Formats: sequence, structure tokens, C-alpha cells
Amino acid sequence: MVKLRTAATHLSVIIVLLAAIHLLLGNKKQIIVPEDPWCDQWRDPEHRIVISCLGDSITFGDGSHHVGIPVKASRAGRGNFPMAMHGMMMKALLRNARELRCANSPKNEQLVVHNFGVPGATLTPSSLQYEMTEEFRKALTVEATLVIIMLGTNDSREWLNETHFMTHYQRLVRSVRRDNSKLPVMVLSPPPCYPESALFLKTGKCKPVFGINCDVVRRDVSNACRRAVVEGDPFMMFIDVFGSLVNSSATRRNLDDHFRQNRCPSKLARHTDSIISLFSDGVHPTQVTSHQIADIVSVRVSQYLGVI
Ligand SMILES: *[C@@H]1O[C@H](CO)[C@@H](O)[C@H](O)[C@H]1NC(C)=O
Ligand SMILES: *[C@@H]1O[C@H](CO)[C@@H](O)[C@H](O)[C@H]1NC(C)=O
Ligand SMILES: CC(=O)N[C@H]1CO[C@H](CO)[C@@H](O)[C@@H]1O
Repeated sequence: MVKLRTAATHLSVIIVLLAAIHLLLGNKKQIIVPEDPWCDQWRDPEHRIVISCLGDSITFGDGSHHVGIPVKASRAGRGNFPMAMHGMMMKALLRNARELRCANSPKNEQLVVHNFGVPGATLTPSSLQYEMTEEFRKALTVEATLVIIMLGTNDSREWLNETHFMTHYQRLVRSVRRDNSKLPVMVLSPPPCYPESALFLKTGKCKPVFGINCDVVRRDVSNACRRAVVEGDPFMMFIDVFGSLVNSSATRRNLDDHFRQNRCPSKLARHTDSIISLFSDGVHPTQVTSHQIADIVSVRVSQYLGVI
């Protein structure tokens, strides 16, 4: 009886040993080549990088992020910079995964870029203050990795002063961070704007759409956005979309030079073609400009998040 039990014990020890050897051999690959931590993050199908874009009609773009709602004719051709950002960042992620020979590649749905743009919205109190909108309420329910804000173009219509704008910017950022005081926030200066070329060509009148004040956008809004970023806050950054766009080509620099000197240059007719190709009505970016904004912002976001 005792002998029999000893034999059984020996047998089970042998079985356990064999199983252990089998396990070791089976996992050999994993033991020798551990998955890179960057690659490993994509293994969990629930893992997400979530970027929320808050803003006005420039962020809203053509509205094509609203699935199932046809793009309005008046918005056609405007592009959609948050959507373009998704495409660009996804490409960068996949390129990185290929270079690292990741076993787990990022999936399309693991990068989410929300467009919470509200046409006509202002940062400061108005009949359509961004903080009071339904889109903002929705944005607060999203657990974002990073938030991008681009507001101010519509504030130029009834501009008070930089301090007023900055104070409200910082208030908005505090609301955005109510559940996470370390949520990274990128403050974007809005792109430049110009007189409405179609109106000029038809009537000779030289003014921007909706009473927007392009001088204020260039000077005060850009500056106030830069100043809204709290010094010493490592989770808050300024992206000079205005300056980066203007500097990006000779055409854009030329255009900006003319308008800096004179709101309505006597030779506006010379510039209408460039304006129309870059900003359909002088204020709203065309596809080309939306794409460029997406490029400027994705590079900074990707660097910051270390996702590429
Ligand atoms: C800016 O505007 C606010 C609101 O109207 C006002 O209270 C404040 O005194 C102004 N500041 C300056 C420096 O003009
Ligand atoms: C744009 O160019 C001007 C003039 O060279 C420079 O001072 C400015 O820093 C540049 N801005 C950006 C955002 O590149
Ligand atoms: C850039 C932006 O949001 N512009 C809006 C300003 O407000 C008018 C109407 O109030 C909108 O039509 C513009 O789209």
C-alpha cells in the first residue's frame, strides 16, 4: 500500500516536471523576445487614445463627422481638421508599429478624435457661449486623453480686451479639467481671416463675413490665446496655428503682409484667388487649409503623447 502510494507520488512529480518543461519550451519565444511596451499597449482591445476637439465652425468644418447627416451645401469643401488628424495620426501609429515589428498593431478604433465644434460659438459670454452648449456638455462626459481648444474668431466681433478673454479661457479649461486636473489641454490660436472675396467681386465691398474682425483675430485673439496658457502648468500648451499657417508658404506670408498693412488693400482683386483657395468665404478654411491645420496639430499632439 505504502509502496503503491510512493510510486503514484513519483509519477505525479514526473508529470509536473514534464508539464513545466513543456510550458517553458512553449513560451520560449516570449521569454526570449518580450513585446515592446509601446506595442503591448495595443494588445488590450479596450485601450484608447481619445482626443477631444472643442471649438467653433472652424473646428466643426463641413460637419461630416455627424454620420448620417448630409453635408450642407454651404459647408461643402471646408474639410474637417479633427477627422484629418485622425487619419494622419493613425498613419503615424501604424508606421511606428511596422518599424518596431509589433505583434499588436493599433486598430482604427483605438484612436478616437471627437469633433465637438459648435458653429458660431464664442469663448466669452454671448448668445452662443461655448460653455453653455450641448456639445460642451457631451465633451465633459468623454474620458479624454487630451483636449484641443480653438475659439476666438467669433469673439472678435464684440471684442472687449485680452484680459477678459484670457480669464474666460482659463475658466473653460478649469471646467474641462473638473474630473482630472492633469488633463493635457492644447490652446490653439485660430487661423487668419480675410475679406469675403465673393462679396468683393460682386459689389466691390471689402469686409469679412459675419462682422468678424480680422485685425482682432490676428493681433488680440492670437496674443490672448498665447497668454491664456498658464506658465508652469506642464499640462497646458499653446499651438500657434495662426503663425504656423502664415509661415508655411510664400503665398500665405504675402497675403498676410498685405492685410497687416491695410485691412482692405486697394489691390484686393489680386488676392481674391488665393483667399478663395485657402478660406472659402475668407474665414472658413478650405480642405487644403483644414488639412494643414490637422498636420500642425497632429505633429504636436503626437510628440506630446509620445505616440510616435
Ligand atoms: C476688460 O473688460 C472687462 C469686462 O468688460 C473689464 O471689467 C475690465 O476692466 C477690462 N480691462 C481692461 C484692462 O480694460
Ligand atoms: C513665423 O515667422 C516669424 C518671422 O520669421 C517668426 O517670428 C515666428 O516665430 C514664426 N511663427 C511660427 C509659429 O512659426
Ligand atoms: C468661426 C465661426 O464660428 N464663425 C461663426 C460666427 O458666427 C456666425 C453666426 O453667428 C456663424 O455663422 C459663423 O460660422
